[in-house]
Amino acid sequence: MQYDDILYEVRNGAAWITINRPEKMNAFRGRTCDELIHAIQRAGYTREIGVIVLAGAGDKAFCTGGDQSAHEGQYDGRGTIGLPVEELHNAIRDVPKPVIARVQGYAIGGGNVLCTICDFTIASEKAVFGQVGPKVGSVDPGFGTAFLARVVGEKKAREIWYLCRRYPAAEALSMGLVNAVVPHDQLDAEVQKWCDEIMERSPTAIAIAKRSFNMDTAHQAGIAGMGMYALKLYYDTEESREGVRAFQEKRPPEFRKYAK
Ligand code: 2NE
Repeated sequence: MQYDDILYEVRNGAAWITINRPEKMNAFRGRTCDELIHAIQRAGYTREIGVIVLAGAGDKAFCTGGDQSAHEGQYDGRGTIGLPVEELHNAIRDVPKPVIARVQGYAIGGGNVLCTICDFTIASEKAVFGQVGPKVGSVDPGFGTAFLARVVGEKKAREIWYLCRRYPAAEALSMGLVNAVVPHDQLDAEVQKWCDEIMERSPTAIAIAKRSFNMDTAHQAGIAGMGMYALKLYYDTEESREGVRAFQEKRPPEFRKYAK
Protein backbone atom coordinates (compact mmCIF):
# COMPACT_ATOMS: atom_id res chain seq x y z
CA MET A 1 0.00 0.00 0.00
CA GLN A 2 1.25 3.48 -0.79
CA TYR A 3 1.29 5.76 2.25
CA ASP A 4 0.12 9.35 1.66
CA ASP A 5 -1.01 10.31 5.18
CA ILE A 6 1.52 8.47 7.34
CA LEU A 7 5.25 7.79 7.56
CA TYR A 8 6.69 4.32 8.28
CA GLU A 9 10.22 4.02 9.55
CA VAL A 10 12.18 1.29 11.35
CA ARG A 11 14.58 2.46 14.09
CA ASN A 12 16.60 -0.12 16.01
CA GLY A 13 13.92 -2.79 15.78
CA ALA A 14 10.99 -0.46 16.50
CA ALA A 15 8.50 0.57 13.80
CA TRP A 16 7.70 4.30 14.05
CA ILE A 17 4.33 5.03 12.46
CA THR A 18 3.70 8.77 12.21
CA ILE A 19 0.46 10.48 11.19
CA ASN A 20 1.77 13.05 8.75
CA ARG A 21 -0.98 15.66 8.48
CA PRO A 22 0.43 18.48 10.65
CA GLU A 23 -1.58 21.08 8.69
CA LYS A 24 -4.73 19.36 10.07
CA MET A 25 -3.23 18.85 13.54
CA ASN A 26 -2.81 15.19 12.48
CA ALA A 27 -6.57 14.64 12.35
CA PHE A 28 -7.42 11.42 10.51
CA ARG A 29 -9.58 11.02 7.42
CA GLY A 30 -10.74 7.68 5.98
CA ARG A 31 -7.49 7.12 4.10
CA THR A 32 -5.40 7.85 7.21
CA CYS A 33 -7.23 5.11 9.13
CA ASP A 34 -6.73 2.60 6.29
CA GLU A 35 -3.01 3.38 6.11
CA LEU A 36 -2.63 3.14 9.90
CA ILE A 37 -4.39 -0.24 9.95
CA HIS A 38 -2.09 -1.49 7.19
CA ALA A 39 1.07 -0.17 8.87
CA ILE A 40 0.17 -1.50 12.32
CA GLN A 41 -0.53 -4.97 10.92
CA ARG A 42 2.61 -4.84 8.78
CA ALA A 43 4.76 -4.01 11.82
CA GLY A 44 2.77 -6.23 14.17
CA TYR A 45 3.38 -9.36 12.13
CA THR A 46 7.00 -8.72 11.07
CA ARG A 47 9.43 -10.83 13.11
CA GLU A 48 12.19 -8.21 13.15
CA ILE A 49 9.94 -5.59 14.74
CA GLY A 50 9.72 -5.71 18.54
CA VAL A 51 7.70 -2.56 19.34
CA ILE A 52 5.44 -0.14 17.48
CA VAL A 53 5.59 3.61 18.15
CA LEU A 54 2.57 5.69 17.13
CA ALA A 55 3.35 9.39 16.67
CA GLY A 56 2.12 12.60 15.10
CA ALA A 57 4.20 14.85 12.84
CA GLY A 58 5.24 18.36 13.90
CA ASP A 59 5.22 19.94 17.32
CA LYS A 60 1.58 20.88 17.85
CA ALA A 61 -0.43 17.68 17.89
CA PHE A 62 -0.17 13.95 18.30
CA CYS A 63 -3.64 13.62 16.79
CA THR A 64 -6.92 15.57 17.14
CA GLY A 65 -9.28 12.79 16.02
CA GLY A 66 -11.58 12.72 13.01
CA ASP A 67 -10.88 15.35 10.33
CA GLN A 68 -13.76 17.78 10.74
CA SER A 69 -13.13 19.25 7.31
CA ALA A 70 -13.89 15.81 5.82
CA HIS A 71 -17.13 15.37 7.81
CA GLU A 72 -20.63 16.16 6.56
CA GLY A 73 -22.85 13.75 8.46
CA GLN A 74 -20.39 11.06 7.31
CA TYR A 75 -16.60 11.05 7.04
CA ASP A 76 -14.95 10.55 3.64
CA GLY A 77 -13.86 6.91 3.90
CA ARG A 78 -15.37 3.45 4.24
CA GLY A 79 -17.26 1.81 7.09
CA THR A 80 -20.41 2.70 9.01
CA ILE A 81 -19.45 6.33 9.68
CA GLY A 82 -16.98 6.78 6.82
CA LEU A 83 -13.99 6.16 9.10
CA PRO A 84 -12.91 2.58 9.90
CA VAL A 85 -11.89 3.78 13.34
CA GLU A 86 -13.09 0.69 15.21
CA GLU A 87 -10.94 -1.47 12.90
CA LEU A 88 -7.97 0.75 13.71
CA HIS A 89 -8.60 0.35 17.44
CA ASN A 90 -8.86 -3.42 17.08
CA ALA A 91 -5.62 -3.51 15.08
CA ILE A 92 -3.76 -1.73 17.90
CA ARG A 93 -5.29 -4.05 20.48
CA ASP A 94 -4.77 -7.25 18.49
CA VAL A 95 -1.17 -7.03 17.25
CA PRO A 96 1.12 -9.15 19.42
CA LYS A 97 3.62 -6.29 19.91
CA PRO A 98 3.40 -3.44 22.45
CA VAL A 99 2.26 -0.14 20.92
CA ILE A 100 3.63 3.08 22.46
CA ALA A 101 1.88 6.42 21.88
CA ARG A 102 4.50 9.20 21.63
CA VAL A 103 2.61 12.36 22.54
CA GLN A 104 4.29 15.73 21.99
CA GLY A 105 1.21 18.01 21.76
CA TYR A 106 -2.58 17.75 21.58
CA ALA A 107 -4.09 14.29 22.03
CA ILE A 108 -7.70 15.30 21.60
CA GLY A 109 -10.91 13.47 20.57
CA GLY A 110 -10.08 10.33 18.60
CA GLY A 111 -6.39 11.15 19.18
CA ASN A 112 -6.98 10.78 22.90
CA VAL A 113 -8.69 7.45 22.23
CA LEU A 114 -5.61 6.24 20.34
CA CYS A 115 -3.37 6.94 23.36
CA THR A 116 -5.88 5.33 25.69
CA ILE A 117 -5.82 2.04 23.82
CA CYS A 118 -2.06 1.89 23.17
CA ASP A 119 -0.12 -0.28 25.63
CA PHE A 120 1.91 2.73 26.80
CA THR A 121 1.79 6.52 26.48
CA ILE A 122 4.98 8.55 26.81
CA ALA A 123 4.39 12.31 26.80
CA SER A 124 6.32 15.54 26.57
CA GLU A 125 5.64 18.25 29.17
CA LYS A 126 3.86 20.13 26.37
CA ALA A 127 1.26 17.39 25.74
CA VAL A 128 -2.42 18.15 26.32
CA PHE A 129 -5.12 15.50 26.61
CA GLY A 130 -8.90 15.63 26.43
CA GLN A 131 -12.18 14.77 24.78
CA VAL A 132 -14.37 16.95 22.55
CA GLY A 133 -17.20 14.64 21.36
CA PRO A 134 -20.12 16.28 23.22
CA LYS A 135 -18.77 19.69 22.10
CA VAL A 136 -18.61 18.83 18.40
CA GLY A 137 -21.50 16.38 17.91
CA SER A 138 -19.66 13.10 18.25
CA VAL A 139 -18.77 10.33 20.70
CA ASP A 140 -16.62 7.20 20.74
CA PRO A 141 -18.94 4.29 21.58
CA GLY A 142 -16.32 1.69 22.45
CA PHE A 143 -12.78 1.81 23.74
CA GLY A 144 -12.74 5.62 23.97
CA THR A 145 -15.49 5.66 26.58
CA ALA A 146 -15.93 2.20 28.16
CA PHE A 147 -12.25 1.28 28.18
CA LEU A 148 -11.18 4.76 29.33
CA ALA A 149 -13.07 4.08 32.57
CA ARG A 150 -10.86 1.05 33.17
CA VAL A 151 -7.75 3.18 32.64
CA VAL A 152 -8.62 6.28 34.72
CA GLY A 153 -11.64 5.11 36.77
CA GLU A 154 -15.38 5.67 36.24
CA LYS A 155 -15.69 9.18 37.74
CA LYS A 156 -12.71 10.61 35.88
CA ALA A 157 -13.73 9.00 32.57
CA ARG A 158 -17.21 10.53 32.82
CA GLU A 159 -15.69 13.92 33.71
CA ILE A 160 -13.39 13.73 30.68
CA TRP A 161 -16.30 12.97 28.34
CA TYR A 162 -19.17 15.04 29.74
CA LEU A 163 -17.15 18.22 30.43
CA CYS A 164 -14.63 18.12 27.55
CA ARG A 165 -11.88 19.82 29.57
CA ARG A 166 -8.21 19.84 28.56
CA TYR A 167 -5.64 18.17 30.83
CA PRO A 168 -1.91 18.98 30.83
CA ALA A 169 0.58 16.10 30.76
CA ALA A 170 1.26 16.17 34.51
CA GLU A 171 -2.46 15.75 35.27
CA ALA A 172 -2.77 12.96 32.69
CA LEU A 173 0.13 11.22 34.46
CA SER A 174 -1.55 11.51 37.84
CA MET A 175 -4.78 9.99 36.50
CA GLY A 176 -2.97 7.03 34.92
CA LEU A 177 -3.54 8.02 31.30
CA VAL A 178 0.20 8.39 30.75
CA ASN A 179 3.21 6.26 31.80
CA ALA A 180 5.89 8.96 31.83
CA VAL A 181 6.28 12.69 31.19
CA VAL A 182 9.65 14.08 30.12
CA PRO A 183 11.03 17.44 28.93
CA HIS A 184 10.01 18.09 25.33
CA ASP A 185 13.52 17.69 23.88
CA GLN A 186 14.00 14.33 25.62
CA LEU A 187 10.84 12.69 24.29
CA ASP A 188 12.36 10.63 21.47
CA ALA A 189 15.24 9.44 23.65
CA GLU A 190 12.77 8.38 26.34
CA VAL A 191 10.58 6.52 23.83
CA GLN A 192 13.66 4.78 22.43
CA LYS A 193 14.67 3.79 25.98
CA TRP A 194 11.28 2.14 26.51
CA CYS A 195 11.57 0.37 23.14
CA ASP A 196 15.04 -0.96 23.96
CA GLU A 197 13.93 -2.16 27.38
CA ILE A 198 10.90 -3.96 25.94
CA MET A 199 13.06 -5.63 23.28
CA GLU A 200 15.33 -7.07 25.97
CA ARG A 201 12.33 -9.09 27.23
CA SER A 202 10.79 -12.28 25.83
CA PRO A 203 8.52 -11.38 22.87
CA THR A 204 6.37 -14.47 23.42
CA ALA A 205 5.79 -13.70 27.11
CA ILE A 206 4.83 -10.13 26.16
CA ALA A 207 2.49 -11.32 23.37
CA ILE A 208 0.71 -13.67 25.80
CA ALA A 209 0.53 -10.94 28.47
CA LYS A 210 -0.98 -8.53 25.93
CA ARG A 211 -3.65 -11.05 24.91
CA SER A 212 -4.37 -11.73 28.57
CA PHE A 213 -4.74 -8.00 29.41
CA ASN A 214 -7.12 -7.68 26.45
CA MET A 215 -9.25 -10.68 27.35
CA ASP A 216 -11.88 -8.99 29.50
CA THR A 217 -12.14 -5.95 27.23
CA ALA A 218 -13.32 -8.00 24.25
CA HIS A 219 -16.89 -6.82 24.78
CA GLN A 220 -15.76 -3.23 24.20
CA ALA A 221 -14.85 -4.16 20.64
CA GLY A 222 -18.42 -5.42 20.29
CA ILE A 223 -19.84 -2.20 21.75
CA ALA A 224 -17.73 -0.25 19.25
CA GLY A 225 -19.05 -2.24 16.28
CA MET A 226 -22.69 -1.81 17.36
CA GLY A 227 -22.13 1.73 18.61
CA MET A 228 -20.92 2.95 15.22
CA TYR A 229 -24.46 2.36 13.90
CA ALA A 230 -25.82 4.56 16.69
CA LEU A 231 -23.13 7.13 15.93
CA LYS A 232 -24.07 7.15 12.25
CA LEU A 233 -27.73 7.79 13.16
CA TYR A 234 -26.56 10.61 15.47
CA TYR A 235 -24.41 12.12 12.68
CA ASP A 236 -27.60 12.33 10.57
CA THR A 237 -29.29 14.62 13.14
CA GLU A 238 -29.30 18.42 13.26
CA GLU A 239 -27.88 18.20 16.79
CA SER A 240 -24.66 16.53 15.61
CA ARG A 241 -24.41 18.73 12.52
CA GLU A 242 -24.66 21.80 14.77
CA GLY A 243 -21.56 20.55 16.63
CA VAL A 244 -19.54 20.09 13.43
CA ARG A 245 -20.73 23.44 11.99
CA ALA A 246 -19.87 25.26 15.22
CA PHE A 247 -16.32 23.82 15.18
CA GLN A 248 -15.86 24.75 11.53
CA GLU A 249 -17.26 28.26 12.12
CA LYS A 250 -15.17 28.69 15.32
CA ARG A 251 -18.15 29.50 17.57
CA PRO A 252 -19.71 27.82 20.62
CA PRO A 253 -22.34 25.24 19.61
CA GLU A 254 -26.02 25.88 20.43
CA PHE A 255 -27.13 22.56 21.85
CA ARG A 256 -29.76 23.50 24.43
CA LYS A 257 -32.70 23.24 22.04
CA TYR A 258 -31.97 19.52 21.66
CA ALA A 259 -32.35 18.83 25.41
CA LYS A 260 -34.00 15.47 26.11
C1 2NE B 1 -6.90 20.59 19.08
C2 2NE B 1 -7.63 21.83 19.58
C3 2NE B 1 -7.90 21.70 21.07
C4 2NE B 1 -6.70 23.03 19.32
O1 2NE B 1 -7.35 24.21 19.71
P1 2NE B 1 -6.68 25.62 19.35
O2 2NE B 1 -7.63 26.66 19.88
O3 2NE B 1 -5.27 25.66 19.84
O4 2NE B 1 -6.58 25.69 17.76
P2 2NE B 1 -7.75 25.67 16.69
O5 2NE B 1 -7.89 27.05 16.11
O6 2NE B 1 -9.00 25.04 17.20
O7 2NE B 1 -7.16 24.66 15.60
C5 2NE B 1 -6.06 25.04 14.77
C6 2NE B 1 -6.32 24.55 13.37
O8 2NE B 1 -6.37 23.13 13.38
C7 2NE B 1 -7.60 22.68 12.82
C8 2NE B 1 -8.56 23.84 13.15
O9 2NE B 1 -9.71 23.80 12.34
C9 2NE B 1 -7.67 25.04 12.87
O10 2NE B 1 -7.58 25.21 11.46
P3 2NE B 1 -7.32 26.69 10.80
O11 2NE B 1 -8.44 27.57 11.28
O12 2NE B 1 -5.98 27.13 11.30
O13 2NE B 1 -7.36 26.41 9.33
N1 2NE B 1 -8.02 21.44 13.43
C10 2NE B 1 -7.84 21.05 14.70
N2 2NE B 1 -8.38 19.85 14.91
C11 2NE B 1 -8.93 19.47 13.73
C12 2NE B 1 -9.67 18.33 13.31
N3 2NE B 1 -9.94 17.29 14.15
N4 2NE B 1 -10.10 18.29 12.04
C13 2NE B 1 -9.85 19.30 11.18
N5 2NE B 1 -9.16 20.42 11.52
C14 2NE B 1 -8.71 20.49 12.79
C15 2NE B 1 -8.95 22.07 18.81
O14 2NE B 1 -8.69 22.37 17.47
C16 2NE B 1 -9.88 20.89 18.90
O15 2NE B 1 -10.59 20.72 19.87
N6 2NE B 1 -9.86 20.00 17.88
C17 2NE B 1 -10.62 18.80 17.90
C18 2NE B 1 -11.57 18.82 16.77
C19 2NE B 1 -12.50 17.65 16.70
O16 2NE B 1 -13.69 17.88 16.63
N7 2NE B 1 -12.08 16.35 16.57
C20 2NE B 1 -12.91 15.23 16.21
C21 2NE B 1 -13.63 14.62 17.39
S1 2NE B 1 -14.67 13.24 16.95
C22 2NE B 1 -13.58 11.94 16.75
O17 2NE B 1 -12.41 12.10 16.86
C23 2NE B 1 -14.16 10.58 16.44
C24 2NE B 1 -13.94 9.50 17.28
O18 2NE B 1 -13.19 9.63 18.36
C25 2NE B 1 -14.55 8.25 16.99
C26 2NE B 1 -15.34 8.13 15.89
C27 2NE B 1 -15.53 9.21 15.06
C28 2NE B 1 -14.95 10.43 15.34
